[in-house]
Amino acid sequence: RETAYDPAAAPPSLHVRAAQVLEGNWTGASTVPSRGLYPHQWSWDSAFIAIGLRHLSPLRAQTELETLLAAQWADGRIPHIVFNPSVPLDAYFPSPDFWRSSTAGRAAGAPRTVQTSGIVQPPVHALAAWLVHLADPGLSRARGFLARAYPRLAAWHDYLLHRRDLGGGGLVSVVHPWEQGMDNSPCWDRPLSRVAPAPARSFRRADLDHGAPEDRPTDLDYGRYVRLAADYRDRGYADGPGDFAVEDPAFNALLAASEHALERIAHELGARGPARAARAERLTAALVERLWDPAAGMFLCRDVRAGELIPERGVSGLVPLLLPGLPGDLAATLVRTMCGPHFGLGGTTRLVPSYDLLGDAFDPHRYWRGPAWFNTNWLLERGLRLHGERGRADALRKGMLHTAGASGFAEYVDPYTAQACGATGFGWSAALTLDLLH
Ligand code: 9YW
Repeated sequence: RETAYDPAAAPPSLHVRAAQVLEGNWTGASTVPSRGLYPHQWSWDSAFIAIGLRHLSPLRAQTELETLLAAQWADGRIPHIVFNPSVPLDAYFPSPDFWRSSTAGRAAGAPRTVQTSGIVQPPVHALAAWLVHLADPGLSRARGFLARAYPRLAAWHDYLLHRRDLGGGGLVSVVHPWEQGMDNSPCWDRPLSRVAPAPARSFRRADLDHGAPEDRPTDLDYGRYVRLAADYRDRGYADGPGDFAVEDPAFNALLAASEHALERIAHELGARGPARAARAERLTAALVERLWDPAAGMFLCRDVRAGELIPERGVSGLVPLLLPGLPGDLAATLVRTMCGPHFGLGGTTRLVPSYDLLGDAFDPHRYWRGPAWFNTNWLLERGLRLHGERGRADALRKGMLHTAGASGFAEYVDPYTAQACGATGFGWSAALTLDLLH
């Protein structure tokens, strides 16, 4: 029998497959990072997801950010998780009964109606809001999207700059590894070693129901995460000196990039306010002054309690490449470091690993201790393009698209073999693929 052309029989394109992931992870008001492992709304995931979602539905992308912003605390913080009340408590740890935001966070102005965590994540939101606006400025203006988002984003940045400059040098400190978003990066090993772990029997790790233990943080890591979060909660989420305070290059670079975006948003709205561009430049200068390490050829994290740089090369130290105001010689050095033996881009690896290939703690499968992630690679692709490295940016884009499709939009991949690790059908892996396709 003759076979007629049947479009349904053709394998779905990468675009269609990425869209299916976002469709499947959409809850009606926001997108979960992963149906099994992370069934709530995460802060920086939502920002990256909105950046991809804008190509499918600018309205859904706006809604994604609006749902997150609606959970903002009165002190300006945007919580790292907004809990979905219809998900069972034991589906994710730490659950709302651990954070107790509406009671423990009352003094800090936690919302009464939604349950959230009390820590934060990297400030990608203003950048995302601006990119979402650009996808459909007519819809954005008609809905007053930026006009409603702007005061919330400004309050968020003010919270970080005013309440979180724990080192006093003009940079934001994170007070928990979950805040920086790269939970078990070897960069945290030294500052975390001072934290007494909560006993393993005092909590149950729901993540191990979904992920292989050798791809996840250890029980000892979790004991320390729990201790830090419980102490912060028990202080009413008040900011001040605690056991863990680290100035991280990616977190601060994303704040600077988002200040640039906020400047554009203010201009679009004809709003008057602080000179955002000047704030972005001050942050860039503080990054260079406090975190640049000429010997490593990249930025390092600063342990604020110990008053010293942490001698570990994590991918976060390459992310400031995203900044337009970075001095040219530093940008060139970052590119060399990214393509050299420690990160291997274009040589031994097609995607940039999360941690130093030559580092003692390197592990190609364990979460943020080596595997390559799509969000950090997306940021570096933009950085390469911004600084005129078109050939390298094109190659990285190609590597990401190939790997995303071949891995089923994995959460992270082995940097050498591109083998999928963690969850598949992961939100930002699909969303940033869509963005690269446009
Ligand atoms: C956790 C949701 C989050 C990401 C983080 C990643 C992981 C563990 O998952 O955090 O339980 O919050 O490290 O960057 O936002 O995808």
